[in-house]
Amino acid sequence: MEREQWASKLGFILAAVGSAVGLGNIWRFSYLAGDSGGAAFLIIYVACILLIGLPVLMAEFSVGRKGQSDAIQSYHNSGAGGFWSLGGFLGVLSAFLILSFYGVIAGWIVYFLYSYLTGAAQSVEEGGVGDFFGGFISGTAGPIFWQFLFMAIVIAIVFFGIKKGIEIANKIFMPLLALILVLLAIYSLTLDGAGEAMNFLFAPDWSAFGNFDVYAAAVGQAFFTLSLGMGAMITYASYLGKEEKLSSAAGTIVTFDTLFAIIAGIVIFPIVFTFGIDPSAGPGLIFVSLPEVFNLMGGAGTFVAILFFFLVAVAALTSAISLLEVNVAFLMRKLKWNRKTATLVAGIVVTLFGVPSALSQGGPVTFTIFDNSFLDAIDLLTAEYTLLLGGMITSLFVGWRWKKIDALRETGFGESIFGILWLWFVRVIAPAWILILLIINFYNDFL
Ligand code: TYR
Repeated sequence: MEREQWASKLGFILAAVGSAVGLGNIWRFSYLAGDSGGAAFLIIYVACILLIGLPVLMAEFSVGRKGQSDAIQSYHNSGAGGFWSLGGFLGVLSAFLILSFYGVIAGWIVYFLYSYLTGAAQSVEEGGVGDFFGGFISGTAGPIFWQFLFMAIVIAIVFFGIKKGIEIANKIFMPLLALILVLLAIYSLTLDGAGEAMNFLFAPDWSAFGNFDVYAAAVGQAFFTLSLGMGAMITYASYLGKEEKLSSAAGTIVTFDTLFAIIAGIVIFPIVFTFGIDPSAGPGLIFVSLPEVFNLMGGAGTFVAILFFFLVAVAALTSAISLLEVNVAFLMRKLKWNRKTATLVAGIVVTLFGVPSALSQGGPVTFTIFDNSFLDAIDLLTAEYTLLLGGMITSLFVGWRWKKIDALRETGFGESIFGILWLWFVRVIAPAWILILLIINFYNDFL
């Protein structure tokens, strides 16, 4: 059977942006920035995106396009065996783990969408959103119901292979989400807390640069938000024709993804400071802050809230689809299952594995793993370890295992100065940084 290909380079870029832009940019970026000191985190995060994320993204694109198959087989096809295939396996593992809790957070988004549709959320009195949200996530049936609902939609889309739907989501809803974020950012900047928020977000507290936790959080976020280290970008690039240039595509994706995050920060932090919310409130940050402001806007607020939560849910959907697809593509090839069986099995197993995460935010699952709730533990296991390791292996593989000339040809840089620079980034700089961070993370977490 002939493998499918993207109809155009734009189609590929849109799909890759769709995978990259998701809860990571809005939910995860804000809570980490809030928790890790704002501006220092932002600066280190942008540095990680440019110095590690971009070169690794190009390396993943090269492996996928050369390999023309799913994440693991692409490694094989482009010359890997033995140790190197660990990169592919880690990718599948990470995608599985991430999707398990991604569905939970996306469920929270859908719950807010529903609560604005029924009128429950807008009748919460000022300052009461924290309790409203806390009551919801500490329940049992509630968080599971919304997680299941979201995952059912993801599974249905991958099951029926509704490519068209995804294309429309990326073409229409992504730009709409960008638009509404920009409008909300302008609104947020008129709030009383805006000045304090801008200081928090853009004027660094230099002492934070000596805090290794901030580096660990920033590099993990760089991988998470660019969908790196888990085969999604490899898989997407494998549907790309040989003649397309990879470098401009990678640049576009990185630019859009980073802009989404920064604008989300400009929306959220003025609200946080205006309403006296603790910026280090953790994973609930956007849920306890945004509705406060929607509720202040009166009737228009309901409309904006519904639009906002709907669009974020769609962004989460396009990301979740790519996560499930990594697992499905793997099962289809490895166990020779057809798409429908592979989707149902992978989808159901990953959803069930997410249940303890759903119940760990004040609900019945109270045990902790190294002081983290189940949800946080899975999040940290991937962002601090498996994604980084996967990215490091890809980077070393392309840098050292491939012939230099092949690597340079695949990226389209050729022997230009950018090519040589990129090569040394994937050979030495990115892997060395990742190794240092892995050691720091290990030290922090276990010693
Ligand atoms: N990048 C997505 C986000 O920021 C999350 C994601 C991660 C999606 C890995 C896909 C993927 O393969 O929300």
